[in-house]
Amino acid sequence: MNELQKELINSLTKFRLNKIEPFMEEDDHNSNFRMEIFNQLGEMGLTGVTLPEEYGGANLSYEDLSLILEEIAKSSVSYAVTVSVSTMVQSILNSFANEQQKEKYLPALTSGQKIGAFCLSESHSGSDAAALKTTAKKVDGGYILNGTKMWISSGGIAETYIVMARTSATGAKGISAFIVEKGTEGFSFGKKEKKMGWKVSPTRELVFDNCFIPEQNLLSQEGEGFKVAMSALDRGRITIGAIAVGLAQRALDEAVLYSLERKQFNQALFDFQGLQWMMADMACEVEASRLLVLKAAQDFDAGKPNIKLASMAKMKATDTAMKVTTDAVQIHGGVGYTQEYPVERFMRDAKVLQIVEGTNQIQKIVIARQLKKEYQG
Ligand code: COS
Repeated sequence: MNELQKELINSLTKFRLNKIEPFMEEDDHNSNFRMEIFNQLGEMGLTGVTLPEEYGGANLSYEDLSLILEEIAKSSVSYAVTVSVSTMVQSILNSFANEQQKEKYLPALTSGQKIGAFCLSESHSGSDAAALKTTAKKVDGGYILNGTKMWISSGGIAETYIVMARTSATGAKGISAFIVEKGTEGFSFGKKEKKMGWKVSPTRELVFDNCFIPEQNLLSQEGEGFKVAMSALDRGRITIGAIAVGLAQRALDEAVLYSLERKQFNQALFDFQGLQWMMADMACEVEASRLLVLKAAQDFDAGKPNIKLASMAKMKATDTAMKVTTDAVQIHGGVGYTQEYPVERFMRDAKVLQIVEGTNQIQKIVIARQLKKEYQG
């Protein structure tokens, strides 16, 4: 880490230990998101770090963002994901919006006063994203949206939604992206999901019922929506990897500390070689995942976005988070399965990381397609 990164992470560590950690058990239990925590992260300049300064961002790199998300995720995957998705929405606006749209929407998002949400999935189109059915019919002065989006992170608490909808009948090329504001007539929220983990981050259904969107809210051009979504996910997958590294690191920390304290058969658990090997494997996997995430971020920062590496980082880091959190519960034994210790929450939070922003099976498809391109030219 460079000096700036060390400083940033030091102040963030203090913040998360004082302001996030104390609420996590209770808020996980009550599925309670605290907007004031997100606002405070915004005041620290952390809710839009990769954006240009002219729109309120910090002009930092994806490497910096990865370190920040890793640190937040050590206390809360939910807040880390909220920051990650909102930053992804901002990166979409920065890459594809016109000047007026940027000026209108970016400052409130970069400052953390508002949250952004990314709306691609529908009940019948998860992995097969190009099969989405929400329609955007061209009318005088704009578009009429009809349809339902599913599993939308920050649904309800977000103010700015990037919604992918169909402007013509043909597959991926018929999809366009729109900016939709909370409160627009015809846009409402459906059921809030009851989830295994990520409980502090609300996941919600969005309903568009003859919802008029002015043409100024079309992003880029008609038919560009799928590319907007896919290129955003290339970045999003790096940040999901970073969150997984933070979660796995925290689970490892808890496991090692517990094993040093807890005695059985007159010795610390740590002194059993079987457990030492388990923890050595956990540490090795966490470090390998971290390096892969950082390499994917560095390539992106160097202006050579590496789709293959982003998918590898997401897959490797999230599989590691699942394995390491599961092993952390195992090392804790019976108490690890109870809410007395946080590792059961970590294990629940890890699972969905293997599913969101493209399941790890989809990542293998993306990696394999890139391999084919490399070898076939
Ligand atoms: N960046 C820019 N453009 C991309 C792209 C990327 N990473 N990936 C694909 N595209 C473009 C392609 O180049 C193609 O355009 P052209 O026809 O002009 O070449 C178009 O998009 C369609 O691509 P493709 O044929 O590969 O689409 P598929 O329907 O086969 O879908 C996968 C590809 C499976 C990779 C895609 O549907 C996917 O990522 N699914 C998972 C969705 C997801 O992550 N959902 C989570 C939502 S957020 S929780």
